[in-house]
Amino acid sequence: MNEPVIYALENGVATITLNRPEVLNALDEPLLRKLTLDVARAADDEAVRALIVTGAGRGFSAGADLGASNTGSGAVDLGERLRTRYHPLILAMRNMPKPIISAVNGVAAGAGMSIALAADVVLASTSAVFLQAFTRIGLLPDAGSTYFLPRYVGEMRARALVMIAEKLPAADAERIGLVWKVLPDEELLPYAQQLAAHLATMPTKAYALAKQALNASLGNDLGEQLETEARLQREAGLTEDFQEGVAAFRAKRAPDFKGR
Ligand code: LHQ
Repeated sequence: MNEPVIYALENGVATITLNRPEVLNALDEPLLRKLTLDVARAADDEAVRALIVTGAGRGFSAGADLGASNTGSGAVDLGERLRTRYHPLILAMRNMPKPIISAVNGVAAGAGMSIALAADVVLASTSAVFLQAFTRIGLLPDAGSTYFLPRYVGEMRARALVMIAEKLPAADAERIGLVWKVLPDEELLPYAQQLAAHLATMPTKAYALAKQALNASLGNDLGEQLETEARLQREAGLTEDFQEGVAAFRAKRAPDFKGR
């Protein structure tokens, strides 16, 4: 049987590929379990300094698997399923102390879109579409979509995306700030790999601290956020990479960051 998620590591970059292409990488239990384990593996492995999440085949992910074997017929407690299967994954992505790039190669629907948006940098191919599919089947957005959307695109657009629930082409997603960059289909993965390879040579610890600061920013007032920056910058100032960054600047040479 094929693995529902493929994990590969090369030159400091881990690539996680959702691998149920026959159902557009719909999320069932085995896929979610392996995906969550693989994100933790990338977080824990010192050799990994950047992560790409992408999909096999023509989709990124069609969201929760709506097949009878996964979703059943009625008596499923979706709140419990979210708490046990989805929340650990979304939190692990947000708290991951390394940059995550989602390379959205096709449709990202429902919780599949939430996973794409949980990354630090969202790239999409020209043919990708984003779909808040939830209300189409009688649900509200979950797995972080109601958190990310208003923050990324503003409340008016978030509400329209949720309620109108139509496919949003990648170019429009880029225009409203859901996507960092759109690339021709065949260039998406090479570009993501190139960007990840670059991020993997940068001061990984500073990225981890920057992620903490950005995560905290969303719930802080200015005074609290300034204090958060000071607390985290104290840590950054004690890293080998900060010493190296300053030494390289003074010597007018390229820095050699170790991620520590
Ligand atoms: C699928 C799926 C799918 C299974 C395509 N499942 N097979 C919900 C419940 C539980 C807990 C937590 O949270 C959630 C949150 C959610 O994620 S709710 C949202 C769930 N997702 C959707 O409602 C999207 C359903 N899919 C679609 O609307 C379409 O498939 C999209 C727009 C994604 C793609 O359309 P097309 O490009 O036209 O492809 P297709 O519909 O022909 O799909 C290809 C195959 O994939 C097809 O199988 P088949 O055997 O006919 O070739 C689909 O049945 C299968 N598939 N999505 N979610």
